[in-house]
Formats: sequence, C-alpha cells, structure tokens
Amino acid sequence: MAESVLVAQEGGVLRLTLNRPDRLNAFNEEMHLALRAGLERARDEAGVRAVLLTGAGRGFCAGQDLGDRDPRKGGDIPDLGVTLERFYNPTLRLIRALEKPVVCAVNGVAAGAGANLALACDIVLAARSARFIEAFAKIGLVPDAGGSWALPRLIGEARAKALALTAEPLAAETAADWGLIWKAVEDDALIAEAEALAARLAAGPTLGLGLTKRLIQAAATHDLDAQLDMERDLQRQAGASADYREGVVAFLEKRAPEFRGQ
Ligand code: T3D
Repeated sequence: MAESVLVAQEGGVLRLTLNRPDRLNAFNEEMHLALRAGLERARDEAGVRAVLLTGAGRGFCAGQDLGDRDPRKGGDIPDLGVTLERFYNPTLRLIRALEKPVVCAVNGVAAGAGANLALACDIVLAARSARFIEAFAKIGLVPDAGGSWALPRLIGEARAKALALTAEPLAAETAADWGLIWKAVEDDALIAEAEALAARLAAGPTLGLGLTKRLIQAAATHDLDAQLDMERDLQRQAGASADYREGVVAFLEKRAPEFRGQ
C-alpha cells in the first residue's frame, strides 16, 4: 500500500506530501499519524531547518475522508470532538509551535480541514487554479482545524463569516489579494517556487526565524507592552546566537552569511 504521506529530505528541507490522490488527499487516521510523525521529525531533528507541505495529484487536501464517516454503515454516532482532539488539534498545534518555517504549496483544491491546515502554515503559496473552500457548512459542521481562529484574524470577520457560512470556493488569487495566503503562482511554477523558498529559509538563521515566528504569533493575544517585553527577551536570545554573529561579520566583510541554524 502506498505511503499516505511521502517524506523526503533535501538539504535542510523536509518535504511532506499528502498522498491519497484518489481521495484528493482527504484525511484518514493513517494519514493523520503519518503527517504528525513527519512534523515531529521536523521538530526533533536539528538537520531539518524548514518544512515544505504539499499534496500529490490534483488536490491539496479535501479535509476529513467522509467515507470514514458514512452513517449508512451503522454503529455509534462518531464523537467528532474526540477526533478533533486526537487527530486534528495535535497537528495544528505542532505546526504553530514548530520553531522552523513551514511553507505550504497548495497545489489544488483545499477544502474543510484541508483549507485550514494550509492556513496554519507560515507561508502559503497556491497554484493559480487552486481554490479554498470552508466546506463545513455544506455538511452541517463548524470550521475546525483552527479555521475559526485563523480566518477572522487573517481576513476579518465579514469575509470569514461569508466564507464559512456559504462554503463558496475562494480562488487562489483572491485569497492572496485578501491576505489569506502569501501569493498565487502559475500552476507549473508552484513547486519550483515553493522549493526555492523553503531552501532559502532552511539556509537562514533558524533560531532567529523560529523566534520571529513565536513573536508574530504571540501578537494576536498581546497588548503592545507585552509584545515590546517579548521582543526585548527574544532579541536578547537572538543576539547571543552564533548566526547573529555570523550575520554581522558577513555584512562587514561584504560576503554572503553562512548560517548554521544556531
Ligand atoms: O469528521 C471529523 O473527524 C471532524 C472533522 C472534519 C474536518 C473536515 O474537513 S469536514 C469537511 C470534509 N470535506 C468536505 O466536505 C469536502 C468534500 N469534497 C468536496 O466537496 C469536493 O470533492 C471538492 C470541492 C473538494 C472537490 O471537488 P471536485 O469536483 O474537484 O472533485 P470530486 O469529484 O468531488 O472528488 C474527487 C474524488 O475525491 C471523488 O471520488 P471518486 O468519485 O473519484 O471515487 C470524491 O468522492 C473524493 N473525495 C473528495 N473529497 C473527499 C473525497 N472522498 C472522501 N472524503 C472527502 N472529503
């Protein structure tokens, strides 16, 4: 049986490819666990300095595999709170807590939890033909996988509500115009551009980039005073890093820095 997530490391980039293309990479339990294992590897291995997440085939991810939720099969009504707690939430928390950049290349439709998985990543590129669909309303569910948190923060309440209540598809280009994602790129340029970005980030000052991610994420719940204090503390940490020293020396010597991620 094919692996449900393809894992490949090139240099400092760990590439995770959701790989259930005949189901548009919808999540089953195996894919959940494989994705989580990949993210834990990214967290635990110093040699991994950036993650690139994408999907195999024509879709990025169609959210939950609804074949696994077929009420006609009988049995107890599944407790979706339990499945969120056991499967989706740990993955979302891993991505947000990972102090390394996560680039997402949305190669095709991203629906339901698949859309919100993409939005949890740090820099999202999407193929021009890709669409984002908050599909939950179509089946009587509420946005999950962090979507109800990310959407209003990224695009404001009015657009967040309209997307979630109508489940209308949002084109990649509009998603970029609205600030939901970083940018839309031509379909045949997506992977090369995402790879180049991930490689550039992996060659960067990983510790400083990780602290930057932590700072920006904290801003959502901080007032200015708390954020200024946090900047002071994390700058102290970044300023003591070998990569900061290398960055300054390289600047003064008019050469490219060689960051080691420490
Ligand atoms: O349950 C819990 O644990 C709670 C958590 C929930 C999280 C969620 O994500 S809920 C939302 C679940 N997702 C959806 O509701 C999206 C369902 N899919 C669609 O609406 C459409 O497939 C798309 C808009 C994503 C794409 O449409 P289109 O026309 O490009 O493709 P298609 O023909 O609909 O799909 C292609 C195949 O993938 C098709 O199979 P077939 O006919 O070729 O054998 C289709 O059934 C399958 N597929 C697509 N999405 C899913 C799926 N199979 C299972 N589950 C899916 N989510």
